[in-house]
Amino acid sequence: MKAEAARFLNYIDGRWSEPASGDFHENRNPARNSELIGQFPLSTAEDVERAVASAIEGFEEWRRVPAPERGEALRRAGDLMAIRKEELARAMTREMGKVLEETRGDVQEAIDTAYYASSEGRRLFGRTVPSELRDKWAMSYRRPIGVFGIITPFNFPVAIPSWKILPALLCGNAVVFKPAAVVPHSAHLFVEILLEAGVPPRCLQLVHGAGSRVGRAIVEHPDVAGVSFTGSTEIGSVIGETCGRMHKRLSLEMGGKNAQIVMPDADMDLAIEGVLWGAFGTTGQRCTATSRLLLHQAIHDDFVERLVREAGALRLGDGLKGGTDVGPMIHADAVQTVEQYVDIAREEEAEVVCGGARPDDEALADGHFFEPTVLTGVRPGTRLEQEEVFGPVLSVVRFSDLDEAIEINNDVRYGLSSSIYTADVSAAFRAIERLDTGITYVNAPTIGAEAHLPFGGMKQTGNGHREGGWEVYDFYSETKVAYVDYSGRLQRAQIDVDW
Ligand code: UN1
Repeated sequence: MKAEAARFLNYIDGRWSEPASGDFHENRNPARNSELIGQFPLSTAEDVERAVASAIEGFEEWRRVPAPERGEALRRAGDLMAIRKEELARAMTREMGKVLEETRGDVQEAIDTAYYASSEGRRLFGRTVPSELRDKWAMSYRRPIGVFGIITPFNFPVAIPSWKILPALLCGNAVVFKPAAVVPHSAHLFVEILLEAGVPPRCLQLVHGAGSRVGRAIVEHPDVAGVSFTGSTEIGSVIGETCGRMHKRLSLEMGGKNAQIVMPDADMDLAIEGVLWGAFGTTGQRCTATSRLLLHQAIHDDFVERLVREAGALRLGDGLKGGTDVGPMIHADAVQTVEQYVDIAREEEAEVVCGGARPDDEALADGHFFEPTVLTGVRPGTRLEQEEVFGPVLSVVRFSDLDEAIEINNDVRYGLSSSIYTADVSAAFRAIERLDTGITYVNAPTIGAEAHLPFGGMKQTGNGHREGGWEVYDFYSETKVAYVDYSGRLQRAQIDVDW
């Protein structure tokens, strides 16, 4: 018997509409593959074309709305998300697997972002500075840019779109939103809330489908002024080439190979708790996930012994069920990738001391589960130590002093987050100063960024922009400078000066 599944649509030109292709794909619960969530549009460049054309009109209207008024719509969106928090969290867990406690956090991050954005409507500061000439004012202000393409990943189905869409709207831009094809239901609910909150229809367009079709069409569209993308470094490079060629503004948030460093003077209970959360929260599918654990040789063996015991006791299961610590991975391909990495680890002579396989449990056979995995004896420079795995796999590396730990941390192509557990304040500050990552946590895991601080990474994690906090508003707006000369005569800068 075939289950009847709800059919969802794109939101283009102020209407919920069928994709031009007429094609849909099925989206399923990763914890129970037999459970259908719904059918979602497989859109094409034709849909993107309509969405962009409508967004241009939406932009012309929205840019004239005063920023505090735009902020009011976002405040209402925050209120609505707070009211519907549980419903949104459940929908997300059902769609992408992470446990309910985490999806509640995901919604909370979007609420925080909405309230921050709404208050930014009363700031969006420019500057007024002295002119070098008499009877003349000089000032700068922030101006909206146009239509932004927003392309988001599956792991934070509401929070990451909120980091991008809400500041973009607050600054007065219009948005064409392409969520990851595996989390379309969460995106649908998020867009529904923004519309209900009062974001004008044509300012926000939702186009579902594959990155290779919809994402590409958005990035390549000449009327899309800027793009914000979170995803793999490989796709980010392709987007970067296009945006470079077309002179588009671009914010990239990509891979990570984040490390937690544990010094011998650390609070070991805290460090164990931290690494379990950092490595296996969201089933390791975070850009900020703890992928490497750098242990000082003096505590290495004891720490590993405890870690293995505790990681082995984590309960895998459906994230909607109480008592589950770790949910499924997003899809079968992701499980296969992780399996391949475990094989590579063995070839590289690392030892699998915990997990390393799909669970041998009939009750989980219908989902995309993989056991929390710990590898020891991982050597600097090997693939497991260098490459982003994006799954529940933790590589343990041994070091002998802080300088060596910092060197190991920095010797990867990514630079998103890092963490150090120590009781020594000098070691902590030395680490903050020298770890080449956009975020360093002291006595806390590599995950857990707060919405009101800049978020992003160095090196090949990004392209220099930050999301979150105050900095993101610079990305979604452009500086314009105005000089007002009320002297009544021609005054030439640099020439008619008195010195
Ligand atoms: C991500 O790692 O993919 O810092 C985003 C955190 C979250 C966001 C993470 N607030 O853990």
